[in-house]
Order: sequence, then C-alpha cells, then structure tokens
Amino acid sequence: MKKHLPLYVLLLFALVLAACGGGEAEDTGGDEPVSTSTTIDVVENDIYFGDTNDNAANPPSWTISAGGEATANITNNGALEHNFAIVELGATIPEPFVEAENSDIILLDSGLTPPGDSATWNFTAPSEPGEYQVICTIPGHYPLMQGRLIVE
Ligand SMILES: [Cu+2]
Repeated sequence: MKKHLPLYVLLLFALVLAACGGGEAEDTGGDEPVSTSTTIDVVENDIYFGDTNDNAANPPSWTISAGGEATANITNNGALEHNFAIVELGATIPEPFVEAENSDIILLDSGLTPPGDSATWNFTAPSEPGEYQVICTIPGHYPLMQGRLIVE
C-alpha cells in the first residue's frame, strides 16, 4: 500500500495542473470581445474629411474597437478650423446643423483643430457596436464634411 501512495499523489497533482491550464486557455480563447486600443488617422480639409471632396456621397470611414481606448491623430490641412464629432447611434442630423440647438445628438467631440495644425485626441470608444455618423459641427460644414465611424 505504501508504495502506491506516491503514485496517487502524483496523479492528483497532475489532474490539478491540467484543470488550471484548461481554465487559463478558456480565458484567452473565449468568445468575450477583448477591448483593445485603436489608432485612426483623420485628415481635415476645407470642407471635407479624407482625400476626396465628396463626403456626402462617399463618406470616408474609420474603424475602432467597441469600448476600447481610441486615439485619433488629427491633421487639419485646411485654412478653416474643423472638428471630428461622433453622432449618437441612429440620430437624425438636422440640416443645417446648429451646435447650440443640436448638441444633444453629439456623443463625443474632438474639439476644434486650428487650420494647419494637428492634434492627438484620446477617447473611449462607444461600447455599443454600430456605424456612427461623424460630422464637423462648424456651421455649414455638414453635410459636406462627414464620415462614418465603424465600432466593432
Ligand atoms: Cu469643418
């Protein structure tokens, strides 16, 4: 009997190790979305985002991780000041957009980037996945200046 005892102890120890290892594997390989940080590049022009002056027909898009930390590297190549404002999911944007009256639909706002300047804007991404509209809130810039933020 005494000779078999160490074998039992070893087997028990091995089982405990295997159970712990399995648990850790589940934590990293599960279905839970992992919040990661995302960096996007935003180029502002007069009066559009991105490369082409047809935002209303072909809005540029950026993708960030839901609920994660996000960084927008903003470059304003224009002669006017601009911002990058994320609109509440599903909200209807009035035309013309008047910030003083319509600020309730703005979820997050980068703040104004002066002409010819650049800025780094850190924010926490919305936790709800979806396609968010992005606008510049300077009077007259929407709907010329808009884009889409894909939160996934
Ligand atoms: Cu603008």
